[in-house]
Amino acid sequence: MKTPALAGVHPEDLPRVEAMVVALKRGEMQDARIVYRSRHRQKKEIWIESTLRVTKNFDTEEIDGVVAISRDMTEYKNLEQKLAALAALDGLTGLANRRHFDERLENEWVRARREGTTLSLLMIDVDHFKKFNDRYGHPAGDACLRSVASVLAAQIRRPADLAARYGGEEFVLLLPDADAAGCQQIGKRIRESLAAFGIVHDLNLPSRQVTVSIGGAAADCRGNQAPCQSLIAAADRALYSAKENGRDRLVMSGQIMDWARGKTA
Ligand code: GH3
Ligand code: MG
Ligand code: MG
Repeated sequence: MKTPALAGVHPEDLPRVEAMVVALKRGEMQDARIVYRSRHRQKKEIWIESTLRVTKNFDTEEIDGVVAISRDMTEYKNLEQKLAALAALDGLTGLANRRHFDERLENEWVRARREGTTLSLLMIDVDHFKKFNDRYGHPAGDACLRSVASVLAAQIRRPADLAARYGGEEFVLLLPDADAAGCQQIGKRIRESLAAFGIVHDLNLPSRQVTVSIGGAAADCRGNQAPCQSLIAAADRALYSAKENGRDRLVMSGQIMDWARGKTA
């Protein structure tokens, strides 16, 4: 029994593969290369790379078929996916990196505007961290940042939430669909859980433990025309205020904000 050549091709990739075969048969090109998923008896699904080439009737020179040389690309594809995942991570803490956060913020902002939902952000900065490095050394500083990162990661409850290292000793938590109250609650939990962790920092008074200052902002994205940077700016202003008012505290940038509608608070 003859099996159709494209029988195992993944339904999502099939139109692409078929279109290419048609283009070859029409003589639009002599050869082509395509990567697609295919069913496999043992491995369920594999990635295949095929090099396709037209065959021609010896006498008439007319195209009479298409031949393919294929190879299994699954290992390469898996590696590619792993590398893409690694490229989104911060090397020290294992949280998302700044680039990945910027992309997600932009996407979530667009989505929240489209769906008319809220988007919240917490900016978290370790207090007197320069003094921590001075006192305990840079490697201990690195370990401290990893511990802070683990405290943040533990607060991630929903699949869409994102904890990222914003830079240096500064972190961010992106909380889609969270309003000001939800955002504030998570900020509070971060401070409590870091306090319970109890990392000694003799030069950070009065607690003598590692503490963070947190700025939070929540945006109601219904009809919101402001750019997503306005959410960062609001959280950043709140963080600055937390630092100014004595550190080791959470300041929320107001409740659902007027600035989100393009007015400044
Ligand atoms: P503040 O309470 O005002 O935030 O003071 P601070 O000392 O935390 O802030 P400052 O910006 O003066 O210093 C941040 C320090 O964080 C300086 C820098 O050496 C340190 N730092 C940044 N990235 C890393 C890192 O990857 N590892 C370590 N160990 N230290 C880092
Ligand atoms: Mg700091
Ligand atoms: Mg800082």
